[in-house]
This record gives sequence, C-alpha cells and structure tokens, in this order.
Amino acid sequence: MKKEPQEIRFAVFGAKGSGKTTMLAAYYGSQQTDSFMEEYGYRLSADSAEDGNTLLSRYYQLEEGVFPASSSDVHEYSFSFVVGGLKEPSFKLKWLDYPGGWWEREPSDAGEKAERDAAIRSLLASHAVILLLDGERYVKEGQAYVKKALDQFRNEGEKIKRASLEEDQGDSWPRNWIIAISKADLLPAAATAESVSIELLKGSLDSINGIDRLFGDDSYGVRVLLLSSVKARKSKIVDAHCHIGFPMLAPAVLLSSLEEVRNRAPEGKLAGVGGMTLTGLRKMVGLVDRLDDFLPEKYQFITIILQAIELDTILKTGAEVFRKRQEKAVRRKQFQLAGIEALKAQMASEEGRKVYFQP
Ligand SMILES: Nc1nc2c(ncn2[C@@H]2O[C@H](COP(=O)(O)OP(=O)(O)OP(=O)(O)O)[C@@H](O)[C@H]2O)c(=O)[nH]1
Ligand SMILES: [Mg+2]
Repeated sequence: MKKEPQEIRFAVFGAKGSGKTTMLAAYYGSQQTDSFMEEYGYRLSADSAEDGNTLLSRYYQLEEGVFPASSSDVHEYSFSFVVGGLKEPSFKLKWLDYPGGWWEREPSDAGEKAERDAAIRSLLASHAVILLLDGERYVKEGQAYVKKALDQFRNEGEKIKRASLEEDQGDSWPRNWIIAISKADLLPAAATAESVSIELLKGSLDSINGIDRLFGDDSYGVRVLLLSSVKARKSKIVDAHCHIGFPMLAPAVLLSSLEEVRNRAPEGKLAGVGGMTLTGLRKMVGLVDRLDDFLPEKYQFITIILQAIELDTILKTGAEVFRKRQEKAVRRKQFQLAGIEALKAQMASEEGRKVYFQP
C-alpha cells in the first residue's frame, strides 16, 4: 500500500476581523501562478477541488477589490505541498478557518458547541500555534491593543487547556507560539520582524509572559512573523498582488515545530543544546536519533526533517545553494527532501529574515 505523506498542522488563533480568511485565500491564490512555482520551487494544491475553487474564487474577488465576508462556519482545508517536477507531495498541510467571533461569545446552541469542541481538538493537535494580531489595530492602538488581545487569548487558552486536560489531551498541546501581525502593509516601511519583536517585549512583556506560562514555553524573546494579504488603505484594496511574509509562513511553522521537538525531549537527552537559536537547533541534530521513542507520535515525523536540515549552513549560505539541492532531490524523486530544501532556501533568503524573527 502507498504511504500517505506526513502532515504538518498549524493553528491560527485570531479574533474576528483580524484577517484569517483573507490570508488563506490570498496565500493559496498567490501560489497558483507559474511565476510562484518558478521563484519558490513549490506550491500548495488543495486536496479537494471544491476547496480549491472556493479559495480561488475568494482570491479573484480580492483582485476585484472585494474582501471576503466575516466567517460564520468552520472548515478544515487540506493541502499538498508540491515541489516543482514531482508528482507526489512532500507533505500535507492542514489549516482550519473558523469564525473569530467564537472567542468573543458563548456558543449559540448545542450544534455550535459541538463544532467548536471539534475545532479546538483539531487546533490542539497542531504542531505550531500562530496568534494573529490585527496589524491595523496594532498601528492605531499600539501596545494597549496588543496587551488586550494577548490577555484575552490567555484567558481563552486557559479554558481550552482545562478542557483538554479533562479530555486527557493535555500533553500534546503545542508549547511554543508565534505572533503574526496581519495587515503588515499598514506598518511603517522600516518595520522588520525583529524591530516589532523588540517593541512587543518592551511594551507588553507581562502579557507575553502570561502566554509563555500558558504554553509552558521557556524561550527568551518572542517569535514574530509579519504578514499581509493585500495592500489596502481604509478597507479599499489598492493592490491585490502585493503580499508580505507568505513565503516564510511554512518555514516559520516548520522551525517552530522543530523547537517543539526540543521542548519535548526528555530531560538530559538534549543536554547542552541551550537556547533555541538556529545554531542551538543545529546542535540537536546529532542528538535526535533516538528521540522518536520518547516523543508524542505527531512529532516523530518532524525529527526526520530535523536530521536533514543543517541549520548552520542555512545561516551562512545563500538561498541559491538550497535551490540547487532542491533540483537535485527532484531529479532523484526524493519527495520529502525536495520539500525541505525548498523551505531551507526560503529561510536563507534576505526577504525571509526581514519578515520572520526567531530569538
Ligand atoms: N490593510 C489590510 N487590510 C486587510 C488585510 N486583510 C484583511 N484586511 C481587512 O480586515 C477585514 C477582515 O478580514 P477577514 O479575513 O474577514 O478576517 P477574519 O479573521 O477572517 O474575520 P472573521 O471571519 O470574522 O473571524 C477585511 O474585510 C479587510 O478590511 C490586509 O492584508 N491588509
Ligand atoms: Mg473569516
């Protein structure tokens, strides 16, 4: 029997209006051009034709200047991560879109409660968590908004965590998290992921610590990803093809999942690895061999990637090297390796470093 490709799940938590649905449509739509495949060497394809059509029609609407309506349903999208030249996908990516209003009110009936519970179970099964902050409100209201949004998330998160402990799911809850700033087209031009990370630590340290405690995250600093789906002013789309941060989304999720492997390693197994810098991650590679036996199942696949990833080389080497290796892996029909090389190329690029910061 043919083996199914492994899947990476990530959870995007974002309040009503923070830009989740627009992001998914623009992320998917922007990858369906030949020029995307040429430039990045991969693309996502939706596993169901119906989902693909829904997302594409939302993308075309954006091109017409129309944003999607506020979501009233939850839906899980399944994508294949396909590297150019290969027929088989390298991985699957699962992405749940749901109404952000859920976090602001009680379920309206038993049906909605059941839907929410199922969604929460699926979010808890993810490899990485992204907290989406509304960039428009961040620009207008500054740290007051950030604090409010993070504290609200922590309160909700605590409820979810209690429920998951009751269901005995507690231990697979992801421990690290990324702040993504949506609508980053509205940030000052000089803003980088690192400068935003510094601002957040300066202005909202208590709230950030609160979330670290919720997840049991012991990293120092905060991972930040800048994202923008379109360029818009006052809710009017100026350029539907102008995106920020999209190519870094999958690598950021992957990096964050790798950290999770370190967090979950039994005491002593990764002694000496120290802080979770990219160089720290590199040191894990040699130690990771027998970790699989100790890790919850959903993380075992990530160790395969970790062994292939050579993070120090990424830091020293330009993206070109990885593109070449990707081509080689494609020629040899090494599906997973080709996908990994595509992501590494992106991590090594200058663009990648501007929009994603990992302490
Ligand atoms: N400037 C700018 N505005 C955006 C962008 N993405 C979304 N918006 C604005 O934010 C609004 C909400 O976006 P949605 O994608 O519907 O937000 P959501 O998180 O899915 O909201 P719910 O479905 O209600 O949870 C849009 O109607 C736009 O006005 C962006 O990339 N840049
Ligand atoms: Mg929505």
